[in-house]
This record gives sequence, structure tokens and C-alpha cells, in this order.
Amino acid sequence: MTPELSIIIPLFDEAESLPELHARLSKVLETIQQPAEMIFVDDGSSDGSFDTVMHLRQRDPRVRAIQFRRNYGKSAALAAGFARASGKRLITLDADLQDDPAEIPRLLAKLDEGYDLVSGWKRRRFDPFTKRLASKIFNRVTSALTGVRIHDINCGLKAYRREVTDTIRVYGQLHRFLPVLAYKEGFRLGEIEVKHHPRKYGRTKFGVSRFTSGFFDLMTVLFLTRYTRRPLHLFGVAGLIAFFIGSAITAYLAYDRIFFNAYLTNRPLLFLGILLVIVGVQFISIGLIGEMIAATAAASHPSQAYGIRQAAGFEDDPHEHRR
Ligand SMILES: Nc1nc2c(ncn2[C@@H]2O[C@H](COP(=O)(O)OP(=O)(O)O)[C@@H](O)[C@H]2O)c(=O)[nH]1
Ligand SMILES: [Mg+2]
Repeated sequence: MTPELSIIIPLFDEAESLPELHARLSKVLETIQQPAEMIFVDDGSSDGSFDTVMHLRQRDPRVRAIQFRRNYGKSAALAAGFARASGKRLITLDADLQDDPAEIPRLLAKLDEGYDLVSGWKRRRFDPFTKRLASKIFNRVTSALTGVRIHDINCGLKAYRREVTDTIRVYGQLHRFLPVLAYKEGFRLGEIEVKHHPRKYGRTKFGVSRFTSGFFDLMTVLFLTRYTRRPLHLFGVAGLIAFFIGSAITAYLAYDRIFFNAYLTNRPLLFLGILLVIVGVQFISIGLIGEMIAATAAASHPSQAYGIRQAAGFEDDPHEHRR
């Protein structure tokens, strides 16, 4: 039977947790009563995690395993799981037992209320103080800048409708922003509070680097979700402003030089004027090059220009009977 429900578990050096996780997942799946698969994505672990997964697979054919050649990161692992999942509904779950599999039925119920992505909210979190604080700032800033009204954007425990995972592209470190990517494609986001547990085995994989890379990734997400299809609107505005101020300054200096014979050698303003004109021209050019890239991309992937939620009255329309 093809699975209706796909559970995707990205993991990196979590061998100790896996048997217990599998046991608890199996218990929950019994109550759901739907054909399911568990896709374990081992991302270059060196602690024998993959052997543990293959062991589980001998006993349970619902277990599917993917092993990366080396560590590619959580986003790549999720993307690989999304690409191979066969269910109509998907769940992602951390492998370290901090997320509670018992929350899955509630996530699915919320999904069925008409949401496309339901995110867990670890309201009471069992993590070190610094991490909770960093996470709070991250969530506030991201929420304010992107308009996504979710408290815990980077929660590992989430439920998706297949359309979402088929549409969004997760790479780099963008898994932190999955709800943002989905929201910008017009999908409906829901949220429920979920139980969270302290880490039992092993250690956290994300160190201090999560702060800096989180900041850069936020810039990437803002740019990609707002301006990829119209880069000139971002660069062009900055370019025009710089160009006009620079032109005004140089015009004033030229006027001074020509009509009042003023010397410009001791006028730092001259440098500012020249700088602004050059920066302005550069920005506008970058924007135009961006537009060329966007136009080429749109020509080769025309379908990505919009996403249809429903349609009616077309023969063989894949979207007609979605709900
Ligand atoms: N595929 C993959 N999974 C990872 C990687 N780093 C962490 N994970 C998994 O992502 C989940 C959350 O990681 P964890 O270290 O617990 O992060 P924390 O809960 O934010 O401290 C766990 O299931 C990890 O095994 C990685 O590089 N690749
Ligand atoms: Mg964890």
C-alpha cells in the first residue's frame, strides 16, 4: 500500500536516540490507522546511526533510509526526504527525542481544519537560557520583517500538505525559515503548542554559528521572497537616491568652479559626490543584471510564477478535487 502519511526524520549522530524514537513513533502510528512511512535521512553521521536505521528497517518495512555521502546540513536532508516522500501529508520531526511524536495526531487534526502547514510551538522549552533568548529574538525579528505570525518559526516538528513540500525549495540553511517560504507562496499557516523535552542522549549540533548564519539567512529570505522576481525594485531605488544626491553635489561644485572660479582641491564634498554617482550607477546596473537573470529564470520555469490553490471547470485539472 502506498503510504498516506510520511514522517521525515533528519538526523546527524543520533544513534542512541533512534530505537526509542522508532518505538514511540510506532505506538503513535497505531492510533492513526493510516499507511505510513518513516524516512530517516542520515546526513553523514559517524556514530553508526545509519546501521541503527537499517537494523530498524529489518524489523519494520515502514522504515526507509537515506544516507548522504557526507554532512550536507539539515535543509538538504529535509529536501531529500520531501522529494522521496509518497504521502499526501508529511510530518517532520527531530531525531533527538526533544520533539514528542505523541503530538502528531493533533498536528494532523489542525492540518485538516484547512491549513497547509502547521508548525509546533515549543512554548515551554527545555534548552539552555542563551539558546532560548537567541531563539526569542530570532522569532520576533523574523516575524516582524516577514509578516509571518508564528511564535516558533524553526520548530523541528511540523505538518505539511504535499503541495507545500512540492512547491518550496529548501537548501543552504533555509530550513529555519520554512514557514516564511510557505507563507510567501500563499499557503495557510497554523500553529499549535507542543510538548518539548530535554535532550536525553548526544549533544546539540548547532553552536554559536546559528547566530551569524541566522542573520545572513534572514537577509537571503527577505531578498528571495520579496525581490527575486523584481530585483531592480530593490537596487534601483537605492541606486537612484545615490545617483541624484551625487549629481546634485557635483552640479553644485561645477557651478561654483565655473562661475565663481572656486578651487575644488580642498573640497572633500567632491569625493562624496563622485562616490555617490558611481555607487548609484553600480546599483542600477546590478538591478538590471538581476532583472535579466529573473527573466531568464522565469522563461525556464514559467510555472513558478504563481501557485493555484483551487480551480473549477477545467477537465483533468489536478487542483480541482484537492480538498
Ligand atoms: N540532516 C541533518 N540533521 C541535523 C544536522 N544537525 C542537526 N540535525 C538534526 O536536527 C535535529 C535538531 O538538532 P539539534 O542538534 O537537536 O538542534 P537543537 O534542538 O536546536 O539544539 C536533530 O534531529 C538533529 O539530529 C545536520 O547537519 N544534518
Ligand atoms: Mg534538539
